[in-house]
Amino acid sequence: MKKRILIIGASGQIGTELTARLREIYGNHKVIASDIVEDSSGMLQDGPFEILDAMDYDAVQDIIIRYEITDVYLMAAMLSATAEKFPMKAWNLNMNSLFNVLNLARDHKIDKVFWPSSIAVFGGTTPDENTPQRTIMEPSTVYGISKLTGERWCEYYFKKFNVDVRSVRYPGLISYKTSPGGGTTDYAVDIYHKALKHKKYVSFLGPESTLPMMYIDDAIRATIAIMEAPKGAIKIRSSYNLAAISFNPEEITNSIRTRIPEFEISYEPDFRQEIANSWPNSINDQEARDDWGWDHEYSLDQMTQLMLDNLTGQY
Ligand code: AKB
Repeated sequence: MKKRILIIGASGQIGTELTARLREIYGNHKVIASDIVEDSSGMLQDGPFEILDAMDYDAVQDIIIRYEITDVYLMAAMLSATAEKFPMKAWNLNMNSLFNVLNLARDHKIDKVFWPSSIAVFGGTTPDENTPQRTIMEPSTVYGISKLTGERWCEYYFKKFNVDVRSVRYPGLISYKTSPGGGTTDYAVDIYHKALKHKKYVSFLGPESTLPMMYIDDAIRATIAIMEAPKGAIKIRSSYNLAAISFNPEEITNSIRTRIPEFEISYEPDFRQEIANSWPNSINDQEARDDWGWDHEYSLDQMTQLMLDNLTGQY
């Protein structure tokens, strides 16, 4: 099978690890990494890399034709906290990049698209616990509005033009290899670094802000699994709820303390608290489990072990 993959936004938190994993599966030269900035991690050096502005339709098309791309993973986006500071920039990036890729798929330049949505599509009026796939969705952030709008467009392009677009609503993602950029769930990565470096952390979310989260390996596995699933198995063409673990700053602190008993946390909530308050505590992802066999692997404590074991060398 002639499969060639383009990752747009490959230098970001998910893109970097996704590129590495897809290259392991398909071979380095079948997976083209691209981003608006150079790779600073050194993790994208094993295969082709292109500087690419996801909002530049001609440039995206050019790379798709040049490399005979079949599948696109569009990982470029402005996340929740940064998007509140630059609303129009976030809207333009998050929407225009999606339209570029959907239109290229509609015009048969590519076969398949992965586009990430987020738990940010939910809002303050959504049921907080075990949030169902279909429920009240009144997002109050620029990022959430852009993701919910994107979901409606994905489903529209599938129904109208038979575009094979697949999507999951990522929770907060935690990785030791790459850092998140500008999200509300970023504290859950930073806390491990600070625990090792300073033995204390000042949290921008309060102790009881429970949010849905996931270890990055689970997220990468889910992303590739939904893309590999037979077309008929994908029954939701907006975006699937996806869940693994849920915890708050107090619970992650307790998990870290099993390894670093002297670790201390204090709380100075900022504007991100309001964003966190509007998101669910936990997510029901039964449909992803039923339709394409999703199952998460990592618990909070397993993730803590991995994070601390792998970050220790840095400090
Ligand atoms: C964010 O916090 O903005 C992201 C997300 C949950 O989509 N991590």
